[in-house]
Amino acid sequence: MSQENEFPTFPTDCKSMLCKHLTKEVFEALKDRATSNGFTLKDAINSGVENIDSGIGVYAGDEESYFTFSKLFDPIIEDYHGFSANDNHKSNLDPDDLDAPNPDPEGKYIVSTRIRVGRNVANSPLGPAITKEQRNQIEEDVSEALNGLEGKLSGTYYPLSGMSEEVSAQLIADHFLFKAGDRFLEAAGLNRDWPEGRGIYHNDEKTFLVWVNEEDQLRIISMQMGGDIKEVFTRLATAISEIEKKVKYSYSPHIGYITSCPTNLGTAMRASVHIALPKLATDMDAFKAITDKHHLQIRGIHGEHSESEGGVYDISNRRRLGVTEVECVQDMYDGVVALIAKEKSL
Ligand code: ADP
Ligand code: CIR
Repeated sequence: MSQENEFPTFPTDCKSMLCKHLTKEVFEALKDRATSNGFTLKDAINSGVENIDSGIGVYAGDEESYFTFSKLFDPIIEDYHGFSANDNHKSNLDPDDLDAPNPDPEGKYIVSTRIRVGRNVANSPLGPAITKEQRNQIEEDVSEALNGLEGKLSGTYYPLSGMSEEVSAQLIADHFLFKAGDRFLEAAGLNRDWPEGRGIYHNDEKTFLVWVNEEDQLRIISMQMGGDIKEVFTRLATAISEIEKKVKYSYSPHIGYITSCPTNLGTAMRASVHIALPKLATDMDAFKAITDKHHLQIRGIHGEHSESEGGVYDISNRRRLGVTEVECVQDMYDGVVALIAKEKSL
C-alpha cells in the first residue's frame, strides 16, 4: 500500500506548530487539495515532517496556499503572531515615528544592529513551488533593478554560482551571506537547483544588502556595527521604497507581505541586535522573562538554530503580522533597553 498521502505521525515530545495543529480532521480535509501551481498539503508540511525538531514546520508555495490550506495555516498564524483570521494587517515604515535613541552609545553591550524584510515578487510562485526558469527570471529582473540603485545604496550583485568557496565562507562568517544546505529549507524544496539563481547584492560598506532567491525572493537588509537602530531603520525604509519603484512586491491587505514561512507574514521584518549579556546569560529564567514581556526571540549569533558565543545573543522581534514595522522595531528597542538595564544591575 502506498505511504504517499497518509497522516504523518510525530513523536510524543514533538513541539512543532505543525504537529500541534495538523489534526486528523484537518489532514483529511486538505490532503487532496492543490493550488494552481500544483502545491499540495504534502509539500507544505514536508519540512516539519522531515525535521521533527522544527519550531513551525510548514511553508507556503504561493499566496494561494494561505487560503487553500487555511485550516492549517490560520491556527499556526494565530498561534505565532496572535493574529486572527478576522484581523487586518497594517504598515508604517516612517522612521520619524520610531522612538529609538541609541540605547548603548558607549558600545559596551550592542555589537551590531541588523534589520531585514522579506519580499516576494507579485504574481510569481514562492520559492517552494517555483520552477528553475521562473527563479532565474526573478534573479535577472531583481539584479537589474538593484544595479540601478544610486547613492549610498549603489553596489554590485554577486551571483552565488561562480563565487569562490573562500569568499562565500568569509561572507557567511561575517554575517552577511546566507548559509548553504539548511535542512529546513532543503525539505521545503527551497534549495532546488542550488546555487543557480541565487546571489547577494551589497554596497561597498556592506551596510545595505539584498539576498536573492534564498527563503524569499528578496531579503532586504540594513546593518551596521553598534546600536544606532534608527539609522539602520531609516536606510532600510529608503531601500524598500527605492526597490519597489522597479519590483512589484506580493502583498495582501489581510496578511501583509507574502512570504514562504508563515512566521514572516505581515511586515516580514526581523529587527535584531547582537548583544553581549554575559551576566544575564547565567540566569536564563530572568533573561526569558524580559524577552517574553517584550515579544522577543533569542537566537545564537550565527543565525537561526545556532548557539550563542561568549555571552553574545541575537535578540529580535518575534511578532511581524498585525503590528507595523515601527512597532516591530519598537518591541526590539524597548526590550533591549530593559535587557541592558538588567545586565547593568547584576
Ligand atoms: P534572518 O534574519 O534572515 O531570519 P538568520 O537568523 O539566519 O536569518 O540570520 C542571518 C544572518 O544574519 C546570520 O549570519 C546572522 O548571524 C546575521 N545577523 C542577524 N542579526 C544580526 C546582527 N544584529 N548583527 C550582525 N549579524 C546579524
Ligand atoms: C522551523 O520550523 O523551525 C523552521 N522552518 C524555521 C521557522 C521560522 N523561524 C522562526 O519562527 N524562528
